[in-house]
Amino acid sequence: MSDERTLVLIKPDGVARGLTGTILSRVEAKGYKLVELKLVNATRELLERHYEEHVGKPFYEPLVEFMLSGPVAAAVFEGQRVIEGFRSLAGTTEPTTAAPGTIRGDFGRDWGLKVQQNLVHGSDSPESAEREIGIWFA
Ligand code: D4T
Repeated sequence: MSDERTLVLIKPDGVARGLTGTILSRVEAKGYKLVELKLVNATRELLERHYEEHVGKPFYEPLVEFMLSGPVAAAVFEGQRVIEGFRSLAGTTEPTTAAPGTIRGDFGRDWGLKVQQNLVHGSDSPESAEREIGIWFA
């Protein structure tokens, strides 16, 4: 039994739209184990650490402002290949073209803003997962 873990964030748009339960339920229904869960009002310092790879990109400041705009549901899920599995459930970054059946494909759209509001975040590698879990669940 693998203990691979991933950080899942339900971003402020997902929480504000009342999709927290629906999204968590999809991940649980896939079979992954929920091992941590909390609602967080992120700080700029926390987000600067989380999104350090994006510092300087045109969408960086709008992204931070968006992530500060309301509570985020932070969760850790566990299971064999959960990192890849969650990213498959989430769909591609751009909600307009994310495949139907994925979280972003089913619930997301482009709102014409400076940053994509795409409902969820999932870690993209075991190293990122450990780093990000350390930031959100210190
Ligand atoms: P996250 O990191 O939130 O799970 O999403 P992705 O892995 O799909 O996307 P990312 O890290 O490349 O980008 C982080 C965050 O910025 C928004 N974004 C990204 C955007 O508005 N415009 C862009 O061109 C990119 C690349 C969406 C997610």
